[in-house]
Amino acid sequence: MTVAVLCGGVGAARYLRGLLDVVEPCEVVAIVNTADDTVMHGLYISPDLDTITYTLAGAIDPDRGWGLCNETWTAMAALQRFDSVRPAGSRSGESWFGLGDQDLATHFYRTSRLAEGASLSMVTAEIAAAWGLRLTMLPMTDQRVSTIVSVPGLGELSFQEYFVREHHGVAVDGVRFDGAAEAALTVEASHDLRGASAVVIALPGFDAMLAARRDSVVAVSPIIGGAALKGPADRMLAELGMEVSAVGVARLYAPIAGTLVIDQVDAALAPRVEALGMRCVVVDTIMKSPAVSAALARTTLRAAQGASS
Ligand code: FO1
Repeated sequence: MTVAVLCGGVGAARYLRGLLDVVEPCEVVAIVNTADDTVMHGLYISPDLDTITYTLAGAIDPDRGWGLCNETWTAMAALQRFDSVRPAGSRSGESWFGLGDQDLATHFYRTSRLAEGASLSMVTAEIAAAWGLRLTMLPMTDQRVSTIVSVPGLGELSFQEYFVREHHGVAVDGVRFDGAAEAALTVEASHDLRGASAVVIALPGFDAMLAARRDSVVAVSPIIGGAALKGPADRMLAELGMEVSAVGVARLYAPIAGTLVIDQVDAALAPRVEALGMRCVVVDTIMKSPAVSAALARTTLRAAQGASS
């Protein structure tokens, strides 16, 4: 059995931690979002790959949900020396994106391996191995795809400018994925997706391949009780004119996933999800402990396998 998980950041990392309690690591392939990737100080930063790596290695800072625990910030603090001399319009040495001293080592390694000609998937496998991880971890693509957010008054921002620099506190009137049309799934990702016995989604995309095997594709709603647990997904859905509920999520996923797992607080919405042609499973989806993550992983596997048996 191979379970392919299409995943993003904090929630997906917690889900994977639970999945690895119930499935052998060699059977798990995490295909990770890279559309939030950014370049800062010339360093290639892949936040979702970092968050998943550090979480599974037990090294994530639990309060922030990103970066390493027991981190120090000497390099970032030293950048402030240049604030007084940076010419207008220059972005050099800006410190709004926090890179901890130990975390910098990951970005140094990834950036210099890419400069040597390695692909992002090769480097990702190396970083995962260096952290002792035994699952297969792949970026969704080796090409560059960038989430671009359009904000009235500010124009187009990169995802990290919107999320971190603007604290996702500004209204959005459009989102596009630069490079997505030209990007190819990594060869391994496409092989693992076709061969997997179950696919669990934490990321939209890959539509045709998923639609072709929709029955064994299970999505977990990131919207619970009309809100996102973390981040701006709820506000972004509203600002883009979509219903902010598990039903709104079901409308997005119905073409590519046969099952939607929703939280128990949304139990009353199950008939509306099913009316959109999805099976609906109602459980506790708030992964506040490893036990809840493992139970959610079992639920998603049962849903995927039940559908294909
Ligand atoms: N998130 C923040 O809110 N502030 C930061 O300064 C920040 C730095 C950062 C550095 C490396 C990294 O891998 C992730 C980092 N994140 C930071 C988290 C990340 O940018 C977001 O949580 C995700 O992009 C949203 O999925």
